Amino acid sequence: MRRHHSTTPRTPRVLGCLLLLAAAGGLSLGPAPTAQAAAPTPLHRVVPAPASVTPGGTPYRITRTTRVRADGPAEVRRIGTYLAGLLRPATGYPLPVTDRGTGGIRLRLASGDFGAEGYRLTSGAGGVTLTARTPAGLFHGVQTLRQLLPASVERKTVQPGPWQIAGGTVQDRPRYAYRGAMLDVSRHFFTVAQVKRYIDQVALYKVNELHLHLSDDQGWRIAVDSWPRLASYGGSTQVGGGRGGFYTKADYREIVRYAASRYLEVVPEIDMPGHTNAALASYARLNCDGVAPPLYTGTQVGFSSLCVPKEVTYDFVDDVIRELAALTPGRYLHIGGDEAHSTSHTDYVRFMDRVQPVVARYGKTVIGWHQLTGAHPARGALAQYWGLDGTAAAEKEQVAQAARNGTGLILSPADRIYLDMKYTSATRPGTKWAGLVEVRRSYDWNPGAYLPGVPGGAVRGVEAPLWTETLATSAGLEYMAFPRLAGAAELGWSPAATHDWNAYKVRLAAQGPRWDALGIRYYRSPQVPWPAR
Ligand code: NGO
Repeated sequence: MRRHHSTTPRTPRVLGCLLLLAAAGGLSLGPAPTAQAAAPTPLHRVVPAPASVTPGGTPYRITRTTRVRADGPAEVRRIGTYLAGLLRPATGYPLPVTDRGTGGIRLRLASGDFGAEGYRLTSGAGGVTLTARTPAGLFHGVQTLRQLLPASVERKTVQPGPWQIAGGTVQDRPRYAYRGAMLDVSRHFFTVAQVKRYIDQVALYKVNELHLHLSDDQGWRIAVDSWPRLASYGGSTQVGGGRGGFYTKADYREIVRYAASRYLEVVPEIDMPGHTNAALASYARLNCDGVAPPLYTGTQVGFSSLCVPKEVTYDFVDDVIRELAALTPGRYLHIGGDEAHSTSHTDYVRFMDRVQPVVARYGKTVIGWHQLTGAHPARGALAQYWGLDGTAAAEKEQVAQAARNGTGLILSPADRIYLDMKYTSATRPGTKWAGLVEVRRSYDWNPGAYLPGVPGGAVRGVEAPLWTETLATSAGLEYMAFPRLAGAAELGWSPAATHDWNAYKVRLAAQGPRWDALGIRYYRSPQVPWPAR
């Protein structure tokens, strides 16, 4: 890819560019409330940082007569409709979606060096064009376009504008193919509407995998026809003893459909053989002693295990995986495998040796927490690393060795991007078993060089888990996710060369007003130069 200049902002250059634009008349288009509001957002000031930015030329201004031109297959038109839907409320413009005319905002597919998710955005006086090889690329380009408009574009009532997009070109594609957000819907249940809200929030940062932690000791959240009590009984409560809940198959399909409309693949997780109290409580015969334990509403881990020697365990696993795989258009099925403290090592290995082929039989690829590397990861399996900087070298080496033998890695270091960690000791929700994780700490690490002895190609991506022992509302989720989710998404998308905390914090600060406009209550970290409200 051609690199025009790094996206690390160099203030004098940006200033120079703005002055140039001003001289070219680019900043004097129509009346504006203040001079500052009239200056379009510089092309590099988005999160994640684009791979390459070439500023220059006259900005494009969206007006009452602007059209969204989506020429191509129905999916391109659907993205055009989505974009127009984003822009209409605040602009108050009709923004018809059409496949003819010239100028305006144009979305088009074309062959080129875009990769599976990359795009090019070009902006000038005559219009803005997004070009990509795939609809996913266009969708990610739309998120960039959105961030280049004033934050008030996110509001649901008509705002003054002007709606300008700086002139120039953005050429962009992701560093990693897997950029995930995990939501634990087991410890506390979150409704379909709440999950959709989170999907929209993470899609703004080009996250493309939604990992749903669907079962744990405290709740089983997905209907399984062949084992109906898993959901009806095992899903009936949650941490603290509240009402719980579960997704019907129709609910789950709706989540999958909505996620796909935002170009996210859903990765369902059934955690096994530990973290299974909700299942064990639902069916006595799953227990080695034939006695069902009570439902659990506390927050301890490591006390439950499926009964590895019993055959019925594998009937159960087969049924659950078959039904879940049938609901899953995505490639992956996550089988957990963490903290099996009540399963002997021999049993753990036996269990994983038997269960991984079941996942393959139903056409899916295994993902497991990195403890899976202590067993025999199946060919093609991915291991999700959730250790700490300070994790024992031997444990890291076990993961690195699996990676050298072909196991792909997803990085979720707990003392970096576990979104449930408190920011400071004053943070009210959250836990701190992995330490306090301020915004800078969560951003300032390099996924490509994080684990020693891991070949570069083994790292498939980055995922930020949001565990919900202490979180029961969307406001709670958002306060812990923002701003750190944006940083994790950037680590997954942006080239290593753009990595620079001092530049990042300025781009991040610009997201604050956008979150305000979207109704996201975020943590106003003192490390970030947020504009005054
Ligand atoms: C651990 C544990 C989860 C907790 C989480 C809380 C993993 C993979 N297993 O992460 O059960 O909810 O910490 O931070």
